[in-house]
Amino acid sequence: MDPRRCILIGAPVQAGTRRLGCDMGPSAYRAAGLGLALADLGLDVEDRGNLVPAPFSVPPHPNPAIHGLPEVAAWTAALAEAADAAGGLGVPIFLGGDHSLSAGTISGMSRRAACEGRPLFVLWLDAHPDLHTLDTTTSGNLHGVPMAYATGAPGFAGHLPPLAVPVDPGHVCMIGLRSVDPAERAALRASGIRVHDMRAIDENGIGVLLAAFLDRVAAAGGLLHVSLDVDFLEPGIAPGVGTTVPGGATFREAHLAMEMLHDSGLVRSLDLVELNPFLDERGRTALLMTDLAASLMGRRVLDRPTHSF
Ligand code: 4U7
Ligand code: MN
Ligand code: MN
Ligand code: MN
Repeated sequence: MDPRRCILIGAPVQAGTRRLGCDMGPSAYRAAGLGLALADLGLDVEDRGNLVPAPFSVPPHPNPAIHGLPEVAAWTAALAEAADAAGGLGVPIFLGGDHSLSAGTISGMSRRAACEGRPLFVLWLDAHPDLHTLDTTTSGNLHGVPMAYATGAPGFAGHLPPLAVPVDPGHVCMIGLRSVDPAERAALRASGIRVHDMRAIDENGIGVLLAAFLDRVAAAGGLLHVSLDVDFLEPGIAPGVGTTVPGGATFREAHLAMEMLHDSGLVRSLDLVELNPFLDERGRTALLMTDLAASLMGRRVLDRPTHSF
C-alpha cells in the first residue's frame, strides 16, 4: 500500500436520510476541486468515479419507522468490498453521501486491517454518535446507525450484510458530540467507546484530546479510519447539511485536528459525509470540507490558496 496514493470513491447514497440532496455530494467535492487540491500536494490521485451498488434484497424489519433498508444494505456490501480493495493500494477517500455509508467503509477497512494483522481504530467526528440499532431508532433514518453496525451491536443480522470483523468499541473515539438520544446514551455508556463532547473540547482543547487518542493508536500499531460528518462543524461555517446542531467545532479546531492527523501518519482511510449541496451556500461547505481533507493529507492552513468562503 502506498500512503501517497489517494483513491477517491464517490458514494452518492441518500437512502439513510429523508432529506434529499446528499446524492449530489460527490459532484460538489469534485466541483470544489478536491482532486486538484490533493494533486497539488504531490499526491498520486485516482478518481474512480461513483460506485454503483448491485441490488441487495433484505426482509423487511419489524420497526415500521425504518426506511431505505434495501438501499443501505446494497451500499454497505458494495462499499465494504471497495474499501477493502482500495485500502490495500492507497488511502481511500469516500465522498458521501449520507453517514449510512460508514457501515460499509468501516466494515471494509476493518477486514483490511485484519488481513494486515493490525487493529482498526476509528476517529468519529460528528455531533451525533450514530449508535442506534434497527430496534432503537425512532426516526428510522439509517444514517443514525452505522457505528452500532460496525461495532457488532445485535439486531443487524439478516438485515444488513454480515460483518466480517467487528470494530472493538475500545478502539473508537468520538469527538464533537452534542446531540445524543436516550438509547444511544445507554449504548455509549455500556460500550467502552471514548467520548469527548463539545464541553470536553472547550475545557481541554481538541489538540490534547486527539493527541491522547493518536498515542493509543500508535502504541497498538493500529490503522486509523477517520469519519468526518459535516455536522461536526459549527453550522455557521458549514450550512450545507441536513442535521445542523448549534455549537460545533470551529474552523481552527477542525484544521488543527486535520493537521495533527496528518502529522501522526496513522490515517489509512477517510469518509467525508452528510454534505447536502442543495442546502449549501455558494459551495462554502463543500470548499471547507475539501480544505479539511487537504489539510489531513498534508496541506498547511497558511499554504492554502486564497479563496473566499
Ligand atoms: B448523522 C438522530 F434522532 N439521532 O437517529 C436519528 F437526532 O449521520 C439523528 O450523524 C441522526 O447526521 C443523525 O435520527 C445522523 C436524531
Ligand atoms: Mn453522522
Ligand atoms: Mn451527525
Ligand atoms: Mn446529518
